[in-house]
Amino acid sequence: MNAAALKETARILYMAEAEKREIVRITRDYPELTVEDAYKIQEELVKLKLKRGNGIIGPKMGLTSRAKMQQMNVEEPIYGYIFKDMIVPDGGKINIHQLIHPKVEAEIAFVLGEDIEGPGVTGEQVLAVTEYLIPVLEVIDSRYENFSFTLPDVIADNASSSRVVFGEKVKKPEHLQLDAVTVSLAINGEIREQGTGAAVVGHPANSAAMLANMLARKKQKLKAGSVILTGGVTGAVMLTAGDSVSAQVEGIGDASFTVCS
Ligand code: 0L1
Ligand code: MG
Repeated sequence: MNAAALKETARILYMAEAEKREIVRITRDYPELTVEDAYKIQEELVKLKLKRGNGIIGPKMGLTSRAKMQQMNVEEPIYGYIFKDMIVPDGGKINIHQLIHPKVEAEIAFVLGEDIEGPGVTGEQVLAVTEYLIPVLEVIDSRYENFSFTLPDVIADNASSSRVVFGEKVKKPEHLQLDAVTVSLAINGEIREQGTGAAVVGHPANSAAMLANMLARKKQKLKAGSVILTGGVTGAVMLTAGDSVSAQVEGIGDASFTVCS
């Protein structure tokens, strides 16, 4: 894909998100789209959002569960970015009409006390510099019709990022084994999905380490203070108006929101 087409594709994705409109996946017209070009489209999309006054809260990892990786036939998760305008206050409301076909998943976010730079970063190194943990509800809302996409499509679409609800930030408990921590996702008081931290590439810190190593390919690093979403511990559940959604992360805390119309 040439530079003009990369920019134009980013603009189409940007407009689809802004107008809450489904589009056909990019790879229908560009079947040869590579992962590398898909990240270039994502970069253009990020630039567009920044140019329009939005700000980055931090990076996110996506497709971090074995099931999702197998489904997409990939060896490595993907990343995208969470922006300021995606934040919904804890206990707040999300209007279903402002989104296309949202799903929600429960995650754990890390906040580092020091920058960390790949390649070669390990989960242990990430844990050593992790200052805070945050329970997170991430709303994903692919801009593609029927959530129908290939790997390059979803990368270009900023890993389906849409909304995020952060629970209270807590100082990382000294002896908490994050891989063994249970994370539950409840809708209207009923647990719909549950998993342990190990569902995220073995340990959520491994996910952050993989992200540091992926960012190193473009000479970037994980920055102290930014909020890093490590990926869904639970499966993603479709949202409908009237839903009351909560996530509980054992030993860390919870987060919630309601869906209105
Ligand atoms: O945060 C995520 O894991 C979403 C990655 C994109 C896949 C999807 O939209 O289902
Ligand atoms: Mg996610």
